Amino acid sequence: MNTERRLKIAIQKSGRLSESSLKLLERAGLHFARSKDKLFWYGRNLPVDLLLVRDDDIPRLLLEGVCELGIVGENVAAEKELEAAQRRPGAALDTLAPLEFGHCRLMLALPEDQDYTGPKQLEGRRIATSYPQLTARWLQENGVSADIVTLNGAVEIAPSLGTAEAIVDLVSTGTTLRANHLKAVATVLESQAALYRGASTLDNEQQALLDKLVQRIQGVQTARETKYVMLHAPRERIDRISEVLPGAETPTILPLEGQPGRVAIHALCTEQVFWEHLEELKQAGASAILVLPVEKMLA
Ligand code: PRT
Ligand code: ZN
Repeated sequence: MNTERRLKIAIQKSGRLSESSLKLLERAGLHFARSKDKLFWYGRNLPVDLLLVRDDDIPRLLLEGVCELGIVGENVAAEKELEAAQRRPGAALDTLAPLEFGHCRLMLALPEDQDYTGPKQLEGRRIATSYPQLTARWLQENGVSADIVTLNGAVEIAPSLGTAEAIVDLVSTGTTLRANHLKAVATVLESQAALYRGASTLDNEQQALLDKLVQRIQGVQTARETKYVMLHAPRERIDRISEVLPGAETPTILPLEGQPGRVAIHALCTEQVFWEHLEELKQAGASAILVLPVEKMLA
């Protein structure tokens, strides 16, 4: 009998975060036997399985120790964490890494024909939202007392239906707000997808596996920004060129056969490499500049 205790990672089943979450795990080297019902995928190469659920359920699965890792928006994690803390003071999710996708803002929006003078304007008003906890916290931080109308969807139509004077909802491009004649006036929370650790207790072997996974996921994140830059340059410009290379700690300097005054410089740039950097390198005397993607990194 197989007694090994496997790890479980929860991701969104179908929605805005699903594809990026799965891609990230696959790039971290996890392969799953995709099952038709799509709720549970068995890990093929490591004892790590996938749970595909609604994003709203992920914080609870983590807090209850059903899953060891989860990927969910910071907006959902923060809302559910506040909700759980009311039932069980101190209940908290452990954030391991922001993941640079699923960016959005939870924003206060008003009908577009109304001026915004500040939070105090909301005193005694009704605010429709799917994020009652975060909205209540923001109101409290601003010393405002307002009625929160909790809706599970179609929050943006509340003002035109007359059920609220303002809303707090997620915004990315703002198209939905504009289509409903609303305008965003204040940010309640900036959000992106993040990796969270569940509350379960692990034995040493499981902890080692979890640490390895987290390290790989962070490696995928770092590799995404990191580029390998190769170029040729006059020997006396090495210092200047090293200064321009973004986030390069110790470039490798190689002699060029038959060209004593010139060298090849290879560098791992851990910050984004823009066209402006290449132009600056060229100005500093570099030629044959190549920028290559880095697929994997283990620091
Ligand atoms: O079924 P399940 O419960 O799993 O999914 P869901 O419908 O609750 O979530 P989903 O897939 O819509 O979003 C999942 C997560 O994506 C959110 O919790 C956020 O962390 C993140 N995210 C990023 C967004 C948006 N951008 C976003 N634009 N979530 C929702 N929206 C909404 C927004 O509120 C608006 O209604 O999308 C609409 C379009 O936005 P605009 O501003 O581009 O018009
Ligand atoms: Zn949801």
